[in-house]
Amino acid sequence: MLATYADMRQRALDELRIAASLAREMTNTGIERRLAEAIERLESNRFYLVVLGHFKRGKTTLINALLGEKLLPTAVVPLTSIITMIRYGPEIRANVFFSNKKNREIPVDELPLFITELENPNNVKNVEYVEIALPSSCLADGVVLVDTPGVGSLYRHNTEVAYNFLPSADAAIFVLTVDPPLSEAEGEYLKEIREYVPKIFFTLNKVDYLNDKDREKALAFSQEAVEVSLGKNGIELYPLSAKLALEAKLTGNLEALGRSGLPQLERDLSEFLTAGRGKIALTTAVRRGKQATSELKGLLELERKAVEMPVKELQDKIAAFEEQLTRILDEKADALYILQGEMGRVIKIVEEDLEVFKASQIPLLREKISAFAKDKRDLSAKALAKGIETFVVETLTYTFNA
Ligand SMILES: Nc1nc2c(ncn2[C@@H]2O[C@H](COP(=O)(O)OP(=O)(O)OP(=O)(O)O)[C@@H](O)[C@H]2O)c(=O)[nH]1
Ligand SMILES: [Mg+2]
Repeated sequence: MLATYADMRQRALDELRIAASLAREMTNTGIERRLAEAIERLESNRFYLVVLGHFKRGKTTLINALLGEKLLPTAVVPLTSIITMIRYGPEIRANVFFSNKKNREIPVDELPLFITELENPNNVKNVEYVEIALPSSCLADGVVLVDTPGVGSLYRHNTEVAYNFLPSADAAIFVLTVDPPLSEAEGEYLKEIREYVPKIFFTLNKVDYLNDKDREKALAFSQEAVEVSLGKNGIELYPLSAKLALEAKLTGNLEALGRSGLPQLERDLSEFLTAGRGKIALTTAVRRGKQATSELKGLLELERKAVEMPVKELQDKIAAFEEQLTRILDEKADALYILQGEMGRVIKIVEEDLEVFKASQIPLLREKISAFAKDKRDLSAKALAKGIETFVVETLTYTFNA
């Protein structure tokens, strides 16, 4: 007789608990914590759907579009810097969890103070993650939507935060864009993600930049590029305009929503979350359990060998190990020194480029604003100020993207 999902889940939980008690006996708190987390995830039925990709591809905009509201801050510069989890709750609430294990509830409009590179540079506020509760139907049944910092920008700590979260992901939406098309670095990131995440949805965002013909070309190109990295195994790429989808949901424009490509992605996500998710939750729990037990086995093996080894041999090994460690630390210090010099150089180039950009754009922008104000002189002062603000943001975004 086929075992039911509930039976298999119970068996996985039993095995994970045995492994956790072994880790406790061996006083290995790291492995014990990972196993406890795997048990908790399987028991609580939570499912982490994580949005991943390089910086500025539109990950946060996509999350806002899925939720149908401008919940999280987005920008034309690398922005999200902290893991932000959005789960179901009867009323909207935001909680900041700090590295010292303390947490604090904050008003939702203060989110940018904690989760953006702009207002929490280099994570000076020591935030570990932020959790938002929201009464949204797309978070039903324990689904947790997770926004991650973009990788590959100058802010290396953002890349690190995103990579560190990979082992916790149950499924991912990987966001690519038509501008620029898939880079080699994105291909490498994808391979890494594949190691950890059993199910990935691929989206090609910002298709609103292209006409139908170019859109087909961009899709075919990106599809092939993804297949070069991951091999041909039924990869489907969803063309998307997250920006259009969000605007369409906010204004209730169904025709524009259809054109944005989001409904197709939502349909498939929802089907997967009802049908495929149980299998993935089990596979992930089993994978975590196997990884932990194989590490425990390795450690036990090491302990056994150490017990069997004559004292002299052991002392020699320790001395050789310490020597090797000193060498590695020296090499690390050298590498850091070189890297810092290299980063300083790159930052200088970017700053110079930005100065040139500013110098060339400010006079143009002034002219454009004058022309815009002239054109809209019939508006009230307040409406004109608001119009100019939107106009400046859009013009700068467009120029900066170009
Ligand atoms: N034209 C167009 N612009 C988009 C689309 N989606 C996002 N954008 C814009 O792209 C910029 C970056 O969007 P974000 O959602 O902040 O991107 P992100 O990937 O979360 O960026 P990081 O958090 O820095 O990694 C913003 O200016 C968005 O308005 C889209 O579908 N079309
Ligand atoms: Mg973001």
